[in-house]
Amino acid sequence: MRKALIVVKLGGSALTDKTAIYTPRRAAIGRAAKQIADLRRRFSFVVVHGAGSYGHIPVKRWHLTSGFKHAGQLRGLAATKSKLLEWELILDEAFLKHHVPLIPLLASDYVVTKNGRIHTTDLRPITNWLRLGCVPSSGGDIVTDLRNGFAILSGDQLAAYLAIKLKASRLIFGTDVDGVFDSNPKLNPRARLLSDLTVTSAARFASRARGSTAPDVTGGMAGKIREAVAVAARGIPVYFVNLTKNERLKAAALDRQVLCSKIIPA
Ligand code: IP8
Repeated sequence: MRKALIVVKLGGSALTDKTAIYTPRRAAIGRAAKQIADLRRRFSFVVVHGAGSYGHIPVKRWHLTSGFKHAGQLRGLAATKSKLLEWELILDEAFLKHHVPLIPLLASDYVVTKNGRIHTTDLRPITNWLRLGCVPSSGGDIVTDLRNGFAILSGDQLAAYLAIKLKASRLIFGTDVDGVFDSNPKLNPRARLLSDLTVTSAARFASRARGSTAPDVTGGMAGKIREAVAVAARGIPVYFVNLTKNERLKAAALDRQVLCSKIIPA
C-alpha cells in the first residue's frame, strides 16, 4: 500500500532570522528534519520551504517584487537566485544528517506563473522522486511569469498547489507561532489561538488578517491562510504548527492532541 502523502511548508520565519540577511536558525532546521525523519516510516513527504532572509530581504533590496522593469534588475535577480540556491543546500545538508533523502528541485524549473499565480507546471520530477522513496523539496522562488517577466512565488502558494494536485492527506504549515490567532501574537500578548476553523470561518478571518511583522514580500500569515482555505475547501485538512517547539509537527501529522490550529474541510 502507498503511504499517505503529507505536504509540509516549513516557514522561513521559523527556519531563518527574517530580520537579518542570510541567517539560518540551525536548531529549528534540525528539529524539523528530525521530525520528518521519524515520520517517514508512516508517510511520504513533499517539503516546501520559505525563503526566509535568503529571499525577502534581497528581493526588496534589489526591487524585484513587481517583476521585470529594466535590465538593471538582472544582476540583483541573479544574485538572489544564487542565494536561494545556497539556502537550499543548507537545508539539504541538515536533512541528510537525519538520513532524509531530500531532493532539491528549483520551483523555477517546473513552475511558470501568470500574474504571480501558478499557471503551468510539470510535476513529473516530483511524482517520480516520490515513487523512489525520496523527499522532493522546493522553496519559495523567483520564477518566470507570462505577464510580468518574472514573479515572486511564495512557498505558501506552491505548497497549497502541490497538496491539491498530489492529493495529499494533509498540508501542514510550520511557522514561528502556535497557529492562527485572532490578532498578531507578536504584537498583542492577549491574542487568542483559534484552534479549530472551518473553511468559512478561516476565509472570513483571512480577509481581515494582516501580514507579517518581519520583511515579507508574499503576504505573511494572511497569505498563508488564504492559500490554506483553498486546500481545505477541496477536502484536505490544513494544520498550522509551531516549528520552534519540539514535536509539534510530528503530533499534528499523527493526529495527537497538540497546541495548533486546524482548518477542517467543510
Ligand atoms: O518565503 C518567498 O517565499 P516564501 C520567495 O514562502 C522569495 O513567502 C524569493 C522571496
